[in-house]
Amino acid sequence: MKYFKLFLLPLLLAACTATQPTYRERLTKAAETNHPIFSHQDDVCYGTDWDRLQLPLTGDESESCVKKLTGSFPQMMGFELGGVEQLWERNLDSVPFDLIRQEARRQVERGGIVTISFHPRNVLTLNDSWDPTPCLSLGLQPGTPQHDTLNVYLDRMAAFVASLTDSEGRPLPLVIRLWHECTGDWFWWGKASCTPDEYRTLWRMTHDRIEAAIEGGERLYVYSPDKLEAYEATELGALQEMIDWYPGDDIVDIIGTDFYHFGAEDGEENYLYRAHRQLTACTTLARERGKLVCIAETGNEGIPTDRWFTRVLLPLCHEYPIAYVHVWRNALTIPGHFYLPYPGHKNADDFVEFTKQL
Ligand code: BMA
Repeated sequence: MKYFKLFLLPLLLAACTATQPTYRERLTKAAETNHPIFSHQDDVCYGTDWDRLQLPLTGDESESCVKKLTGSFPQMMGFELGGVEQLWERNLDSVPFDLIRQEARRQVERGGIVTISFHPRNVLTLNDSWDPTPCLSLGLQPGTPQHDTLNVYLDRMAAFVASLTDSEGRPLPLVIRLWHECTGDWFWWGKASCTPDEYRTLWRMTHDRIEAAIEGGERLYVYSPDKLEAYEATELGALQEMIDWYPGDDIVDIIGTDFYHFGAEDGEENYLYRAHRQLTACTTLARERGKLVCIAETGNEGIPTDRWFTRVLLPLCHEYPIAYVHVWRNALTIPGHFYLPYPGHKNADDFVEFTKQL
């Protein structure tokens, strides 16, 4: 009996302390085995013809755009925090922050991965993120009202991130994508509105603010520029632009990029050109710095392109060491603004096939 107990004890202890693999381990495995994890924005919040946006929250099982097509929840899903800096009850796309808290927890409980993004308002004009009026030089200068505003915005965001916990109050693991598409000219943190130095300072400030607000837990940070065309359109130039804005090895875990397919078959050549240029730059930089690679945001709005998922997106996912591929939201209130098919859509079967082959 004594020997039996001695033998069993370590086993019992191991079983009790057995933990899920970390996000880093899972994403690394996905990249190494060339089976990227699929991710969808706002997957369990609403779709083109359904929504869960009413308060109060119900205890009902979540619905999901992906589950409606494939029968299972996506392994990864994204939530947006824009509006939390205004202390709004709902984000800029009308998703209640309480719903985000609930659904992020459920996703982790079912073994899934959660990613978050943040589109706060311009700290000078107070218009939305898409107002590129330069505001960072003031925002980063202590003593200015814009600096106070920026600090308040970051504190409120960090406090919300800290409130994403499991049922025992432990911080949820998160993939945090900060200040994306900096090489585009449409956001106030983009290349038309600030310098790479200012951008990097903002990134570090935000990263540090979140880390200061949370003890323990796993957080991976994603850097994801958009088009790379500041230098002559060569592979080397693209890589240089990605390096110019790079926030730093110590605060970035995943190097990704955003690129969209505009139009149907006519836009295919342009999409693939950009995809290859940007993913080549990501892969080169990530290899040098020991980072993971992802497709941080993509999609073909309305999916007019025949068999877009298996024919256009899938080969890209397999040609590069992609850890995850994130497809944008299926808006409820903007007709035609959707990136996953709904049941009955001409590309619905193609998406199901894509998830099998991914
Ligand atoms: C954009 C669009 C907008 C949305 C924003 C933030 O790409 O989907 O409608 O408000 O993302 O989620």
